Amino acid sequence: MNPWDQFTGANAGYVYELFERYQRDPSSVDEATRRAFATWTPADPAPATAEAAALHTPGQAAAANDLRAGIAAFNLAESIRRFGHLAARLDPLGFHDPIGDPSLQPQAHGLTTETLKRLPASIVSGPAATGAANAFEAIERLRQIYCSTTGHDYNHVFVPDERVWLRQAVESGQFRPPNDPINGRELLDRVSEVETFERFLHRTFPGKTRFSIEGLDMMVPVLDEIIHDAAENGVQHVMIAMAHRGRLNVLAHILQKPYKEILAEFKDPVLSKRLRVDLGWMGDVKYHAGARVERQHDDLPKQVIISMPPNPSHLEAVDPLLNGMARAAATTASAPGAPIVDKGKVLAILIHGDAAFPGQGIVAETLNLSRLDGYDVGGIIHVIANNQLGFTTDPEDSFSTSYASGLARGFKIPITHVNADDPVACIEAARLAIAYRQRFKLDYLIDLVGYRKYGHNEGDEPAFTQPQVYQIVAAHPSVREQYAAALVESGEVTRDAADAMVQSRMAALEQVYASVQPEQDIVPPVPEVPPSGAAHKARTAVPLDALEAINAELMRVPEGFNVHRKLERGRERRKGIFASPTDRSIDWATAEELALATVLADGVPIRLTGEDVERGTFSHRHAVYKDSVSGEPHVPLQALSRARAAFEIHNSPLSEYACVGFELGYNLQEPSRLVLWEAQYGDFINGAQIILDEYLTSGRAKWGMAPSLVLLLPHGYEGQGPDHSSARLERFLNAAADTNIRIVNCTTAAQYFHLLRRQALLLGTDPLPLVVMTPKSLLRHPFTASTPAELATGKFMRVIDDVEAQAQAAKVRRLVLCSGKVAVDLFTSERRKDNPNVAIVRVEQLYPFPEDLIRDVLDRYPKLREVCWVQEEPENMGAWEFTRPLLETILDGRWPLRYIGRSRNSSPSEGSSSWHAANQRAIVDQAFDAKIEPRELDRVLSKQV
Ligand SMILES: Cc1ncc(C[n+]2csc(CCOP(=O)(O)OP(=O)(O)O)c2C)c(N)n1
Repeated sequence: MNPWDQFTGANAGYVYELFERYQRDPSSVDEATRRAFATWTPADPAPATAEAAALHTPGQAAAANDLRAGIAAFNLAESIRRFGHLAARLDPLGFHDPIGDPSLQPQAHGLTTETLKRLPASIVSGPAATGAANAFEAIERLRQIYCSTTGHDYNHVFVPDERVWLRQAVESGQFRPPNDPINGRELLDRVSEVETFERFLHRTFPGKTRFSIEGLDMMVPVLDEIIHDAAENGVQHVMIAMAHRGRLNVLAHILQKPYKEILAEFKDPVLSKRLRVDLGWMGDVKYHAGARVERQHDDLPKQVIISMPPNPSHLEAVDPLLNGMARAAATTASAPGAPIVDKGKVLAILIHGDAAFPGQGIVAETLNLSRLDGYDVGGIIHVIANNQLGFTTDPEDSFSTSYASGLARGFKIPITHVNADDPVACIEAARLAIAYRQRFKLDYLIDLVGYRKYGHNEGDEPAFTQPQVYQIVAAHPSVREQYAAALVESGEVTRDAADAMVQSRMAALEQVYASVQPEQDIVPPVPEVPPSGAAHKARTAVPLDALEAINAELMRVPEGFNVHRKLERGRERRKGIFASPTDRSIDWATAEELALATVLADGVPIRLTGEDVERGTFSHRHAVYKDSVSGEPHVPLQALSRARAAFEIHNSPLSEYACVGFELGYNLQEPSRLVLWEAQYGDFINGAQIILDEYLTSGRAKWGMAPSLVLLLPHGYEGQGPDHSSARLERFLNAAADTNIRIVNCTTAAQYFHLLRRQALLLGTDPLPLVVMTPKSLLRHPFTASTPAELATGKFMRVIDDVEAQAQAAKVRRLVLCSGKVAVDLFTSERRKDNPNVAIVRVEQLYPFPEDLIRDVLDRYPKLREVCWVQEEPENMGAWEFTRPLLETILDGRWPLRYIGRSRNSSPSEGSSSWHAANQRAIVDQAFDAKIEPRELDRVLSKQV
């Protein structure tokens, strides 16, 4: 018996290496191993010792050579497993040759075919070795598995369990025929359906943009397979997001959007009479539309919901959104405590472009969410719709990784590259992906490598930029044609049957088209009726005794819990805040916590995320206490006996784009939950600008979305420089139109309390996104603190008049209108008491602009001479340019309107705190005294307009 016959695979390799070492130097292995090797044939130790001479007998030398060959064969097998994908024929056009790798050849390991044939198959190990006559045969089988039309790229997966599972699944062929049969006729029928739809559109609407799927037709059967297996495994909701490429085909065939509707959209009738443009409705192009279907097909074992959210042009922006939607759908939040996430319930599928996947940073940000506790959805299946082109750009100009999918390797996501012209390989890839996802609840990536039959859109000439590729494309048979030929050859279908699959579909499409009545067949989404005024009626006050009891409970910690020493003083103070209903004892963070607690008591679940939100950027929140000895967390809002819904809070990863996108998706999917995202500083929100522009503010007008996400954006000029001052209020105001958003810059804890409660109360009736400019240093400022009575009575005030000035209204000559922190600077200024002629009125809600209330205020000051808008932001920022025309209309020439604030600038603020202080002083001075002229150095502007 060969001594190595008892070892296989990695073990064999290891033992052979050890034996080789032993032969060179017996003392290099331990005593026990030495003794074991001594019993082998050849039995004598290596030549370096006295016993070594024995090796020079011919039989012993041959054995040593075989050992070396065994190691080499083992290494060859491992190379194929690791690098075989480099030799796989992935490009259906054959334009890009596989780059291959020397280590895939026997010669690179000093092997010949003859040597391999002499070695036992067990050296290769695994299913490929089973039944193989020798190592050569086993290696050839491996080559077939790893270097054909599928490239299995999973050796970057670090967890042995997962890697072993993948290797076994791939090498055993358990997901491909004959082990797992494919109904060839059905599959051919499906690709015929996919292709015929595109051919019909191409013929009927020549040159019209549709972003044809052709070249990647297998995407639809791949989705079929994934959805089928997911449903079989108990998934109840499949969510798919994708860009333009192939979207109409997927909408028609996976989401079952009626052909009639799509064809009607191609006719593009003027629908203005039926569209509610009066509600701000604008609509969007057809390849951005979303859909939802509940399917209970013969081919599906159970009822499954399949949905696809609308998608903007901005590639990959939808990724985090879908992720958030999946999380919301998987989460049950109806019971107090932490919510429960059932990762088996929902499956998210993201279809990416091969240029967009490596190019858009949002992809990396989204992948980074995949294993985080607050974001995990039990694995997303990614499909790269890889047509080997990005518009006109070649892969070598698109990414620095070896494959378009390279980024996924860093996240330990297994990757299957598959040639989209091999239907069986594609189906195997789909089965593998969903099986792995179900088994490990982790992401999987299918890199579906095809081509693009036409230009980027159908009016584009691709031969301008890829002349050689398009010569090949012109002569290249479609996957349907190739597969039909293969099935005819194997006798599985007849030529006539294959042709009939196309003809019958074409005839059906023609019939549908003949009956299309564009005006009737397009179903315009019915936009939400604009808010009903419920906001003004919301009853947000909470009785004192309830608040007091909640506060006491929030201050309780579990038996034996060690609160950090430095937090104790604040907690002690907090325990006494209800001592007097008229003490200004409630600061911002307390108001927030009480508001959230009462919202939970009302039965509304809450999710709060953002960078460092658990403690709070400014160390003010402490929504999660950590035991100062054990580090164990305690979340008071999850331990509240009055709560009737779950509370979820997570420190987010350092991302704005993906995190805001995720929260928006979560919010859209479960609009009855209060979802809040807090920026570290408001400035950073522009990292998420695409989500704001494309979804948050315009989603209603384009797609009838009704988001109600809350953005908490620390904002205010405190001398911290250009990047910790401004949340760019002006950008939100600029995007405000019709009824798409509420924008607030409030100044007291009680206002914030009522605002949050109002938002929660309006979720069912009047949902709108809420953008709040929140304080930083003012979090602890006495001016912003409120009394318990203010929480127990009243409501959110859109405008706060100047109570003191009101008492002497006849003295007031100047009305200062302002919003947010600058109001505090004005009220707390030394100059305030000497200037009873100036009334300071706070515009707490900027959008919808409280025109009615400002008119009321003006009426209350009979001797008014002028109105000033005062702000701390430069003139081209903040609220001024938004409020100016509105105020001019309100004032109607009766009073002059004056602007006081920093002059126009490209930077939000000064870079030095003393310069800031000088300017801030000048603003306050000018607000109280019109005679003070602007100082050149300070760049503060006061002007009459
Ligand atoms: C963020 C963003 N930048 C630029 C574009 C313009 N654009 C539209 S499609 C496209 C090429 C996309 O290539 P790929 O991701 O490979 O998808 P394909 O169109 O080839 O399917 C580009 C650059 C866009 N839509 N989104």
